[in-house]
Amino acid sequence: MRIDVITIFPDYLNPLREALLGKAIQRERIAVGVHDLRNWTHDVHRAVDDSPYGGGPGMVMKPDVWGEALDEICGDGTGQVPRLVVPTPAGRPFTQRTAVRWSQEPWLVFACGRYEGIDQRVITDAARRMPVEEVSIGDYVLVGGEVAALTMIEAVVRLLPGVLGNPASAEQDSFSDGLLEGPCYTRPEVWRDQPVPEVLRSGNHAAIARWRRDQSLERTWRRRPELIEALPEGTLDARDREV
Ligand code: 6GU
Repeated sequence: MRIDVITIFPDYLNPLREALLGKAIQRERIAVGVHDLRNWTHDVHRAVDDSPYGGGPGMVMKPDVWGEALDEICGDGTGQVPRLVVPTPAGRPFTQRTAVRWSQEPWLVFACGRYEGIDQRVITDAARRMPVEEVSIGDYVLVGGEVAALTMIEAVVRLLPGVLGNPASAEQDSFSDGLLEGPCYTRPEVWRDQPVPEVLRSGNHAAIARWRRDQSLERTWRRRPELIEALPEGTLDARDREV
């Protein structure tokens, strides 16, 4: 998978080179390009923003600079086009389903806006030649799209084959079955007066699976009841309903 990020703060994306993502780059599971939007300015001030039509606070990112940047980065000469992601608190929610869907794509480009946002015509124009999604990572407001892009890239890349040490860990994630994951334990058997739940040491694999499912259901019910309501019909069996 190829991933490009366009931003006025390229250093914000440095964490991409660390840990799991850095390993994925080293192992060539992903290729990452981070591009400074100011490279596409033509004026001495390298301006990327201007005041909003209609008035109001803040600044809007200029369409001409973004237009040239996207023309150059989203055309690779082969006719292939990327999926363009525009992080914005006004976008559709980014979820684990989005991450799974994007993990099948060969090429993602993230256009990170700052200030009040990017002139909407940039998005409309890009959508003439490529799929474009405006997405939000949650109901709160960040200063810019960079941290949101990092979040989404991490969620996508860990799903790629050969990136996680153990592929089963992706399948057992919170959300992969619509429920939150329950608690987990490791040695020692007793720590600060707290024993590990007996069933986990029983060796009874059916009992362990049932206990984990119960823990998942109970935790989801307490913390995220709306997830239980959203489960597809027939997901809960008779035994689940007793929890
Ligand atoms: Cl994707 N961008 C910004 N700037 N703020 C956000 C967001 C994105 N998602 C939630 N808040």
